[in-house]
Amino acid sequence: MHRRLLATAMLAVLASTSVGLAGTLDDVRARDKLICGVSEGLGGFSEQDGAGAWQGFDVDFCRAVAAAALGDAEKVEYLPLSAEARFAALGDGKIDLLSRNSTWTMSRDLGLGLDFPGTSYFDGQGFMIPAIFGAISPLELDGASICVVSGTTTEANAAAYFEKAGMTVSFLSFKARDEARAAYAEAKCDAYTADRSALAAERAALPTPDEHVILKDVISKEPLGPVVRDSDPQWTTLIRWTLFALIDAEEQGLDAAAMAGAGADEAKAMGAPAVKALGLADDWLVKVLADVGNYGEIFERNLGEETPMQLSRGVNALWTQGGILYAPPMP
Ligand SMILES: N[C@@H](CCC(=O)N[C@@H](CS)C(=O)NCC(=O)O)C(=O)O
Repeated sequence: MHRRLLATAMLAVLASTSVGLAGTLDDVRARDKLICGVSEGLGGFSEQDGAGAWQGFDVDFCRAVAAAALGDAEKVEYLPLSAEARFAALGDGKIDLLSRNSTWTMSRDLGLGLDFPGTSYFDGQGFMIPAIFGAISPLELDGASICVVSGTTTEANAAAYFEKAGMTVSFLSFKARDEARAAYAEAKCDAYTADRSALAAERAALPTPDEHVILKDVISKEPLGPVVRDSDPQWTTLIRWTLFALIDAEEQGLDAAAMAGAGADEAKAMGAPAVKALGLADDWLVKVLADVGNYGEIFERNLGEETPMQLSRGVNALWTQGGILYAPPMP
């Protein structure tokens, strides 16, 4: 009797951790689809085109993982998530992967049952103001009201920044980013604070972008990257090495075009350690690069100078080119 009770209790424990035990890679394979949590539509990162197809830097990371796990970048179902809903969606098993401009912080990493496999975009928080104000620093914003999106690192960072500077500002916070932008556009607040990459998208989405400036000051570190549950080390490893592989491929000069020639053999050799260890196909990295391109191609296509985002690589350049992108070697 006692033993049976123990067995029942053990089964209950197993059931409660079934998300981790089943293995996310097995789930994704059985479904033949990756479920990827993205933003509700942030220019350059994840947005739907006129035909409803998702595109962007964060979307391309979902596609790279689908190519690695399933051999096809198209096998992704996108779940748009607000800032407040995003981490619970992972915990509840609604998504396999979160790829949604999410900052890696210690409190999130240790407090929410999550893993942050790496940084895909080194960002920082900034401010946008109407150019007519003529301000050049956030330290000129004493007494201002500031629009912000809740459920983010953003409001607390700004509050700490102004408190340290001995300034008083007020915040108008919104659950949805488009509400925050609309309020700013209607001059309901004097400034808009967010990650600087998000501000570039928000500025481009305003009716008159040229009338708004993004101040140079960066008041926080926002290492953005993919997020997974912390109960599945195999899946965390797959996500981490998909990201590193995109960066290492750029460093090795392997791009999408090279996959049609001798570059494919090189990519196969680079990806070999993950074949046995993670059970990936031997051409997993060839598929990733052929379908999605390397890190540099993904950046330029979605965020680069030729896009409405007009972002330069900056610190997100390879370490060999003056940036801080430094992926461990693969072989
Ligand atoms: N990186 C910060 C902020 C992320 C965030 O959600 N920012 C908002 C403000 S612009 C956003 O991007 N929202 C996207 C959306 O609403 O779809 C975090 O992880 O907390």
